[in-house]
Amino acid sequence: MKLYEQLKLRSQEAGCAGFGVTGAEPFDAVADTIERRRAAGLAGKLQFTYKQPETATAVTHSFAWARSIVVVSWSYLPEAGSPGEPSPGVGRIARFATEDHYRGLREALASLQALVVGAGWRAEVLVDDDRLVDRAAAVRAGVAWWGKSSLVLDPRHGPWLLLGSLVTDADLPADEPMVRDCGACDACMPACPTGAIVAPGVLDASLCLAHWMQVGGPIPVELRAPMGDRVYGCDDCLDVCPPGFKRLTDVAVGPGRVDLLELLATDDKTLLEKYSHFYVPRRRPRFLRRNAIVALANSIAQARQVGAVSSPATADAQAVLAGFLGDPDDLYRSHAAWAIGRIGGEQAVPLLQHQLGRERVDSVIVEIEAALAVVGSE
Ligand code: B12
Repeated sequence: MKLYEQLKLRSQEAGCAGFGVTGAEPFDAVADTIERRRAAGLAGKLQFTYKQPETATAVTHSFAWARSIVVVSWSYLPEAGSPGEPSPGVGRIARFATEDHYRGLREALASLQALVVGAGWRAEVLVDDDRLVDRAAAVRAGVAWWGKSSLVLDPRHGPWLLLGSLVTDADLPADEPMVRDCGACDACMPACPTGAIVAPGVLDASLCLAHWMQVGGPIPVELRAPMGDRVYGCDDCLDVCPPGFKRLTDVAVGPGRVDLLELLATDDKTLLEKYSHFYVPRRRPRFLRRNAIVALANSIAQARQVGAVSSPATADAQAVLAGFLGDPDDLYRSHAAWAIGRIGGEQAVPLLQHQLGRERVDSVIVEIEAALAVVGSE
């Protein structure tokens, strides 16, 4: 059997959803797109492939010997389950991160790598790496098509796919790109809670909630309420994608639900271990807690709107937030002030006023005053 057929068979045995091969020539049009989007401010604070587009779009920059790129896709449903209905004190994690769903993909690629190396060729695995634009490679290798959400999809799994590649000096036959598109469907565009899909296939990362949960610094105030109960990632543009509906029917509720008070009480070391598969900026758990503070307030505020939250639950949340309002870290203080204002109720004004009397950081004073204004307008 030829190496191509052996690799395809091995990928199927390893549980990959899709397999394809493309040449190692650069993705020149993608390099231009990245530069243009960065210049237009659509990259937000992202680094990744935006850091060095010329490297991300030409594997020969990193591997001068590269001849072919073997691309595989990995479906993470139904295992990733569903976080279910919103509930006070409960946060949600997007399905791609309910556990390390990249593990199976990496194992499959390691197995393909062993096959290629065993046949006498060189091979490097690239998954979510700054040295390859995974989606462009998947499209050119015929594994998936470009969706209007900017995700790539296949007919069986919709957008619920992770991607990985093997770069090799073996000269493998290339597959044809998948000739499909979303047709008239643009369900993902209005489904985005912040309008981040600004044109078909164009994501403004500076509006994408998944982006803000993965970068450092404060979350823009106007995006905190739309963040809802999310702690990490956002699935709204995937949830409404019709080719993915079949995969969503078998999921169990449970994975992806997080007890927010428990998360906020967890020490740094345990948090980093438990969520080691998250991209946490500079491995600093304060950014994960920042997300949880916002999600906690939203989970209570949303439930209160439909009369589904008890006073003790609100009091417990406000007590935990009061602790963060007095924390030495001003990132916590500013987000806790916002969160206390968002939850409101009797305890909010005294808590905020107490901190206002002793606060010295201008940006936090602004947040406390804004929170007091929100509570005052209730
Ligand atoms: C940076 C990044 C992000 C950023 C920015 C995303 C973005 N759209 O650029 C943030 C943090 C927001 C993010 C979010 C998510 N990400 Co991400 N992310 C990446 C990363 C590291 C680089 C992506 C990149 O290069 N973007 C640069 C821009 C310019 O590229 P682009 O958006 O793909 O633009 C192309 C399209 O516009 C297309 N195009 C051009 N013309 C046209 C015309 C039409 C009509 C269409 C439809 C398309 C089209 O060409 C452009 C150039 O290639 C990759 C891993 C990697 N190394 O590739 C993972 C990756 C893209 N992410 C992934 C996932 C799973 C997600 C999330 C679903 C996670 C979640 N649930 O929260 C969300 C989805 C959000 C979304 N709608 O894209 C998967 C996507 C798998 C898939 N099925 O597509 C990847 C491939 C990781 C992996 N190895 O599996 N991500």
